[in-house]
Amino acid sequence: MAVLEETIKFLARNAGFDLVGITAAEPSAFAEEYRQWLDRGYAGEMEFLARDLHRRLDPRELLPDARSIIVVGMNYYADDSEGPGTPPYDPERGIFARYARGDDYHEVMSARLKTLWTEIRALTNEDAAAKIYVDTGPILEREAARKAGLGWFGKNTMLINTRQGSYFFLGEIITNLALEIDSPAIGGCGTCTACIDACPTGAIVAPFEIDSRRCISYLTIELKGDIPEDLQPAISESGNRIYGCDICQEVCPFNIRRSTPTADPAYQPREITSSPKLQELASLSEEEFRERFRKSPVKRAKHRGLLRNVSMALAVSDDIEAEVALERAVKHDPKPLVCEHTARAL
Ligand code: B12
Ligand code: SF4
Ligand code: SF4
Repeated sequence: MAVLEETIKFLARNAGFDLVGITAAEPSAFAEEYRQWLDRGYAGEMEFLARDLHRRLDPRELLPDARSIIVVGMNYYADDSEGPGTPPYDPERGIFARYARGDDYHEVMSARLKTLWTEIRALTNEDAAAKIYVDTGPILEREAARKAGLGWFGKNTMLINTRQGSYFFLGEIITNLALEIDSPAIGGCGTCTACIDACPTGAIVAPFEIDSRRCISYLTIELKGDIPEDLQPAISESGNRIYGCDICQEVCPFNIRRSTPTADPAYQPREITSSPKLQELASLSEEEFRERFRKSPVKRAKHRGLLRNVSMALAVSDDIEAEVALERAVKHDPKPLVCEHTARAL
């Protein structure tokens, strides 16, 4: 490997990234599959996924003269072997997806990638240019990461690294530097179907294909309106997944065997995201929500989105104080979204 590429990888690891690889900036090999996925309606209300399609399907549209993509992966798994996500579930508590228990990865990784790029640029010429993305632009991140050797596509659609599992975020530096590229990662699920069998809402409609409209992650984070009534019991029964979902990762043998906890302070769970009491969440005022979820990915759902999810969970729990908490939820946010769920629950 050439000296520059070796130095880039050294600097990336120094910046706290666990995985790093380089691929060519070239058109997607899965453009047809991506279009079909949109046509089937699997993106739900996420209209941004259909916007700027020519750019999403070709990274050279994102930066003039783009030649290479430096892809990084960052482990966010924090040890919770006795805690959230592990049955038997406590009906009085809710589960936040692991990615949302600490600081917002968009902010953490973007800042580190900017520093990394400054260091790389100092090693190269003045014409070196770059665009940085961490789930922040029209780019097929998993495809870039697969080609750069970070992992392979699992049937649950996660990018899986044979030695590390799938609890890692992705980020990219698209650059006009012509760098030596890495080989794609080799690996696969074999005959395993554990994620498809375990998904409580049947969102993995076929291997490598997710219908977001059934995915708890979409329903509790991205969906702005009411969560379809027929899917609510499955969400609550699988441990009150009130923000995102990890079930198809929790059952994956690569995570069970290989996930190792990160020591990065940014991804250590906050108290409010570590299996909190539903009542505690229900009684958060908008100001308290802002304070407790400052610099957290949870702010994406907004106060009303989180309350919607909590009132849905309370609706089917046996919690005797549920009624009181629901009343509090309505008092704090009397917007129709929460009221409808709450009314149904009561
Ligand atoms: C939209 C989106 C979602 C949607 C849709 C998810 C989905 N599976 O498509 C929802 C809201 C449901 C979601 C949920 C989650 N997400 Co999300 N999401 C995205 C986003 C913004 C776009 C993904 C996308 O374009 N989907 C459309 C599908 C068609 O594309 P794709 O998943 O990239 O699939 C590629 C391949 O599968 C291939 N392909 C297509 N057909 C076929 C067929 C075969 C046979 C093969 C082999 C390949 C193949 O082509 C596709 C395009 O290259 C990306 C960031 C980004 N810009 O890429 C994050 C991203 C994928 N999400 C991420 C995470 C962490 C999650 C959650 C774990 C969060 C949570 N705990 O709740 C869940 C996981 C759910 C799951 N099993 O996927 C990470 C994944 C990291 C990783 N290791 O894979 C990403 C990369 C964000 C990041 N920067 O870290 N997400
Ligand atoms: S994140 Fe949850 S709901 Fe979505 S596909 Fe995975 S198991 Fe199913
Ligand atoms: S649970 Fe099995 S089928 Fe699903 S992604 Fe993991 S290895 Fe593949």
